[in-house]
Amino acid sequence: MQDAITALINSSDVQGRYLDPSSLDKLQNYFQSGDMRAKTAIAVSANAKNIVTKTVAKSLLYTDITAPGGNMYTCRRYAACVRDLDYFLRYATYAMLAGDTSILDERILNGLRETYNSLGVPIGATIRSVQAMKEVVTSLVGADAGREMGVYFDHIAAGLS
Ligand SMILES: CCC1=C(C)/C(=C/C2=NC(=C\c3[nH]c(/C=C4\NC(=O)[C@H](C)[C@H]4CC)c(C)c3CCC(=O)O)/C(CCC(=O)O)=C2C)NC1=O
Repeated sequence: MQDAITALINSSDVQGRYLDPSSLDKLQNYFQSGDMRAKTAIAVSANAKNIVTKTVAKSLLYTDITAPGGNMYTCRRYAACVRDLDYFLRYATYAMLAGDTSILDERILNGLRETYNSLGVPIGATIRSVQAMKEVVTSLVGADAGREMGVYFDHIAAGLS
């Protein structure tokens, strides 16, 4: 896993250089947004259960997916989907704190598409639920913090599609 700081330092180090102005600019933005990142993580963790419940209600509940024959039908599969949404939320929050997407590639996206395809988990509906989660989180944390979390939800959605 990388974060905004190690990513910038590593790329300067391989060139044997001090951080150039554009890297320093990125680093400064990252430090300036530190307080916002910490507050967002606090709000998300305190409301994680609620965010997941609202996401399911907004995007999946009472659709063909929760009806007999749907991929969330039966408690076991419903619970697996809720758990996956909680993974997406938790790891998007880690990535937002780090200011870097690498943890999502390593822990969430690596092999997920193949797993979903082999189990018949519908990818399109999963992507729609990630988009719904983005909206639920934005309504909780506000537009600026929501946009920052959105970067990481979009990364999950793009990695699945
Ligand atoms: C921390 C990283 C991590 C991730 C991301 C993860 C995902 C993950 N989701 C799975 C299953 C599943 N995932 C879903 C999810 C859904 N079905 C739908 O229709 C919805 C659209 C969607 C929820 C948004 C379902 C229903 C299953 C069970 C499928 C089955 O066994 O038939 C499985 C197969 C094993 C299992 O059932 O636990 C994995 C590995 N596991 C991990 O360790």
